[in-house]
Amino acid sequence: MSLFSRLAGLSAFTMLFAFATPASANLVVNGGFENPDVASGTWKSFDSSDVAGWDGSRIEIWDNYNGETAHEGSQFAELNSDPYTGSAFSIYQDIETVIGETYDVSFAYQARQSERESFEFALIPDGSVASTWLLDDHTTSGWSIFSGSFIASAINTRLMFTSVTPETGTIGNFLDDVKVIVSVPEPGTLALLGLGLMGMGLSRRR
Ligand SMILES: [Ca+2]
Ligand SMILES: [Ca+2]
Repeated sequence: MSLFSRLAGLSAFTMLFAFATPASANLVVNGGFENPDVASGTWKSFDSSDVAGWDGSRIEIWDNYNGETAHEGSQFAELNSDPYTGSAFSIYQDIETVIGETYDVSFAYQARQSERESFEFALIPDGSVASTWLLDDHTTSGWSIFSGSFIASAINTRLMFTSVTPETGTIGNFLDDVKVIVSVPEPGTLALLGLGLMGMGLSRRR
């Protein structure tokens, strides 16, 4: 293989990779709460500065503790809710977004102890709440999946989970596998692959 054709092959690979990555890359850092590592069968409470990507109050990370298994990987977060204190806890992360771009958002959630447990999920572009969903339909017996789409209206969008009824004796909700990806419909994906192949043809002609 000549040096020329090696370079042409490398160029084609680079272009395909560059086009393929944005469609599947998760914009949420540490969306599965696998960092920091907690020993299997235990849990630990962290300040937000110790949890990659996330901010919030007293973020608990569990690793297959107390018979609860993760939806993704081996760890998940507990969104705390202290009974009877009136204290609501939040876990949140700001992601960079492009105004007008459509994003798909999803996460796994599970009530810790009772079906009364609930929390709110909010999308907050540039500091003002745009959309909220109350997730009070779930059970303790397994993970449920929330999924939806949004069009960004700011260059950053906060994803925020907040416990909402601490005064009624709830103790927490589990979260895992939080994802935000650029929404790309199937025909768009094929078009991008076509562009990559066009790039390969061009580099061979040079
Ligand atoms: Ca996980
Ligand atoms: Ca672990």
